[in-house]
Amino acid sequence: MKIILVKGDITKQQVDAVVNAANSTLQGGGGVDGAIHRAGGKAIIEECLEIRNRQGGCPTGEAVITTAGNMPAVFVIHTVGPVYEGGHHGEPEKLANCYLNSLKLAAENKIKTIAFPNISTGVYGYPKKEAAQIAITTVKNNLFKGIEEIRFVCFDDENYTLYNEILTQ
Ligand code: AR6
Repeated sequence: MKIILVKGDITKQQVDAVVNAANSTLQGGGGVDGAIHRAGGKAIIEECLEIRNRQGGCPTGEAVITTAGNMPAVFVIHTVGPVYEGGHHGEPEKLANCYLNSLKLAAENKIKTIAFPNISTGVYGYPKKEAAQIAITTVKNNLFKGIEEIRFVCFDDENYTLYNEILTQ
């Protein structure tokens, strides 16, 4: 399994699955969620609505899977990061669960290559350095059979620099 770091737009990644930093309603939103729904088209929201009707949304730390619609990827794994409320409300465990449950779902769906955004580090306000450490540690500690490449896609310079520092330590 190799870990790759890139700076760029997750909607453009040629991977089996891109992960979305969604919210528990699965109805779309701003940030990376908005970009994924715009790039993938309405097939994604249709499948999200089916999931909502079946299970009533997606709790924090869990993950669900849909088509990637018009994007180069095949699947979107939607996971819901925690809103940062000071760090003593289970945020580290919940953020780790986002990465873990996304990887589990990827392995179950025979996904070989997966791209992650920097979950919770935008609107949800998670401190970027702590979030990067959790993301990298969780991925390294959870090697699933069949997953060949994990790509961290950083959109902003600050995240890219942090990931680069941690991954080259
Ligand atoms: N590709 C990769 N990363 C991106 C892109 C992109 N196209 N656009 C933004 N980012 P955020 P959150 C980065 O706010 O904090 C939504 O409204 C961005 O630089 O998208 O988990 C949802 O519906 C940041 O580092 O997600 C939820 O309500 C990272 O993506 C809420 O925001 C995450 O920022 C989730 O908040």
